[in-house]
Amino acid sequence: MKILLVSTNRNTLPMPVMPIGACVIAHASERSGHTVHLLDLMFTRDATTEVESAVTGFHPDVVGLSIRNIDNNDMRNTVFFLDDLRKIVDAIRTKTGAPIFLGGAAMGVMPEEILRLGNVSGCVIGDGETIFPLLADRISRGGDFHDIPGIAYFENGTFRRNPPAAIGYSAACPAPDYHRWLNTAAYRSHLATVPIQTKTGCQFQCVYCTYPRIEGCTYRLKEPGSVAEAVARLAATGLRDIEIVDSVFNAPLEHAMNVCAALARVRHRARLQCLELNPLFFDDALLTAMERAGFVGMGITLESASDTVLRGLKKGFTTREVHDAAEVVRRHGIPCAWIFLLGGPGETEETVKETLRFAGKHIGPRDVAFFNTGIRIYPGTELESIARRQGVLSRAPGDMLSPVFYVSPDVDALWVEQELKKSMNRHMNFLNMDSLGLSFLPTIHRIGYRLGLRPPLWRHTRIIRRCLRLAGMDV
Ligand code: B12
Repeated sequence: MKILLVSTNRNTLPMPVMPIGACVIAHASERSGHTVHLLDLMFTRDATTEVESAVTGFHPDVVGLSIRNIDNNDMRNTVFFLDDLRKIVDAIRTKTGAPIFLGGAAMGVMPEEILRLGNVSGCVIGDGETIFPLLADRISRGGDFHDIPGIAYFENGTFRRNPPAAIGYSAACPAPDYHRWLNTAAYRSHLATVPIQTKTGCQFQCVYCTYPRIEGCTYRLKEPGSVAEAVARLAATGLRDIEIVDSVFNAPLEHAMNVCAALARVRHRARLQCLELNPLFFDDALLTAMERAGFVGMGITLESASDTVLRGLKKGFTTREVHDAAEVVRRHGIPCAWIFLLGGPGETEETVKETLRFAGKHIGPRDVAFFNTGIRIYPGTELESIARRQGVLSRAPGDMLSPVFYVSPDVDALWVEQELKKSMNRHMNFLNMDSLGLSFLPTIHRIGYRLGLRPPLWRHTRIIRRCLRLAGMDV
């Protein structure tokens, strides 16, 4: 079979991300004996023309579209990405009648709504690397694919979804040959990091989150030795800025420790990062292990430093762990990005001040704080029920593809933004969503790269903001 895979993500903010999912599917499909062409639309000027010429030149038997983002999760400057999807499907349809399947993180979040957008055969929810080759085999033999686990489709206007099944799971860490599939030089020059996964699954129950839906709530671990080998292999090919993209890196803690120990044993020369650490399993032993493993940056997703809001979000930790984490960060050498989400259930003016006070007091000049205000509501999450109960959401569940956000009815979003702005004026290492959405951020990345800076760029937030302030362009 000739398989055309298209990675549809064209979002370069806050920086372009390499499409690990599409690359993993490409690799797995090729290993199953298919001929694969991967078209990455990230740096293309005219997506539909590129897609049309790929279809005309390659004559695919099957087309797979990888869909990552629905929107940018930004309440004030919302960008919806899926209008592009319609155009891409239409462009393919003008050139071929080959079946089109969708896959990617977005399909785990709202499969029915996204499937409705285009004239496609169906989608794969979850592990594409095992399901997609199976699907291609079935199609090549002229068979019916509707019984394959993890597939969703419309049948006479009714949405059908087969439960997933852990078929052919491999504990080997998937590190695709990115140079083979992507323009890695373009990604590197934008300070993109190279993604790698040490496991799938998330067992947390945060009220707003979709991770357990995308990856399942059971952990499936990659063998630590294979993670270390993959890191060493990537670094040896020049891809040294590697980011662990697990839902939460340090849960289960023992696995994270084993991965760090394996990394410390090999001479990999990579600069590692991960932005998803939970303060629950966060101690000196972990940070020492991460230092030995070669981490140069990390992020803690706190969301809030108020017990009321942490409870409202069901984060599973309290301000005690938050304060302990701050102590641990201070004792170690890895720069830390603290990530906050303001406006959650229970948020009031007082709780916002509590969080900002924590940030002002405990986040040192080496580290940064990212604040997002307003939480994207996804259908089927507990946040959706909370929002409906509180009367702040009236849209029908099937009408939530175009972004809708939650802000606690006990606080005014405008007031939060103003308080945040005041804090940002005092602390040059604080950033809000406006900073991540700056139209000239890609230019800053490219200049940084030429000056020899390497990810994560946020380590240089203070100096960058100072320069922008001098130029009258501070966020
Ligand atoms: C790590 C991460 C990041 C990192 C990425 C670092 C990096 N170097 O890659 C950072 C922090 C930079 C980031 C940024 C953003 N992220 Co993010 N991120 C994630 C996270 C946690 C993991 C993504 C990942 O790499 N997974 C591992 C790979 C292997 O999985 P995968 O790509 O999904 O592929 C698998 C399947 O989907 C499937 N598949 C994939 N493609 C295809 C194609 C076909 C044909 C088939 C059949 C199957 C298939 O098979 C693959 C292998 O199993 C997810 C949540 C999650 N748990 O998925 C959110 C997630 C992808 N992010 C999301 C968002 C919104 C963003 C931002 C827009 C946030 C922001 N405002 O800045 C930006 C966008 C960046 C960009 N330029 O596009 C959303 C996207 C969906 C949505 N809700 O809109 C997610 C799902 C989280 C959420 N809120 O629900 N992110």
